[in-house]
Amino acid sequence: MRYSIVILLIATNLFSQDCITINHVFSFTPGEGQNLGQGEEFYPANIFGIPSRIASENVAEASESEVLSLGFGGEIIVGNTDNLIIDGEGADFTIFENVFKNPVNGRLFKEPAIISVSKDGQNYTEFPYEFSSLEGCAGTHPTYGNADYCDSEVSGGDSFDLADIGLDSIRYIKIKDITDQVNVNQNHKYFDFSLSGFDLDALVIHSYIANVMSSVESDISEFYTLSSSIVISHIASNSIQIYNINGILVAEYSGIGVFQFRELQNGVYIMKISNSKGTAVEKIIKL
Ligand SMILES: [Ca+2]
Ligand SMILES: [Ca+2]
Repeated sequence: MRYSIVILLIATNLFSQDCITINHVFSFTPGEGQNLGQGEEFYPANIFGIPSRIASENVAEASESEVLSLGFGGEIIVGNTDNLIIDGEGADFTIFENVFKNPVNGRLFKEPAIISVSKDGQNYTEFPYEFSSLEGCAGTHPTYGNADYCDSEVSGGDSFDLADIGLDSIRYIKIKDITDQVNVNQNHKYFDFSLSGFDLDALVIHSYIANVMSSVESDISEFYTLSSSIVISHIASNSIQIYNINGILVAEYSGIGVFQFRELQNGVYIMKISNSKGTAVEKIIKL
């Protein structure tokens, strides 16, 4: 008798409610020049909380207790160690910088950074951006501190959607200042003599699930090919663990062969597959 089960990979924000902020810095490499907020009395608390409540397009938050300057060419890699950042509906995270409108010329004062993300901390995928317009960069829209910071439609800041780069989940977000490139180009639309580099205020995560694994993920192609629907009939694997959406282990399989999930109720789960080559995690739905 032959069994198989169809598993659909899903991309919704069934899991997330409200929002969370980052709670961990994986690495920080300050750039040249401005070093506001880098002292240990301020950092990293100044980037872990919610975005500034006083910021607006007319008010740039510049207190060291609220923002961290990356400096020209600086780079920081952050995340939330208790939660996996996933591709939910719409924007998945929003980055807040202290963008404001220059009262002299009415132009937004932009200190841009490029954003890339990673599942494993080794391989990063960059969000596309356009240097001339700075579209796609962080550090280009003001924060509206009197609005709901969980609602990317009204919060201001720069929002990013994992669906745009085809990733279903990530753990690492890299913010790399490129203000130095604008600063050496007086013809750039956003050139300004007083540019000093990206200032990170906060990073809000909209789509996430409880962290169900501690080991580092490897390339999921080691196990099977992703598509909109897959049939698992043969997996050479040492173990498959199924967690419910609260992170509780509900089933476990091991060995090599055809895996059935008949005893599971229909619904949404997290599947963790491990073998000697590593571990992969996917959201699944049993139908
Ligand atoms: Ca998304
Ligand atoms: Ca802050």
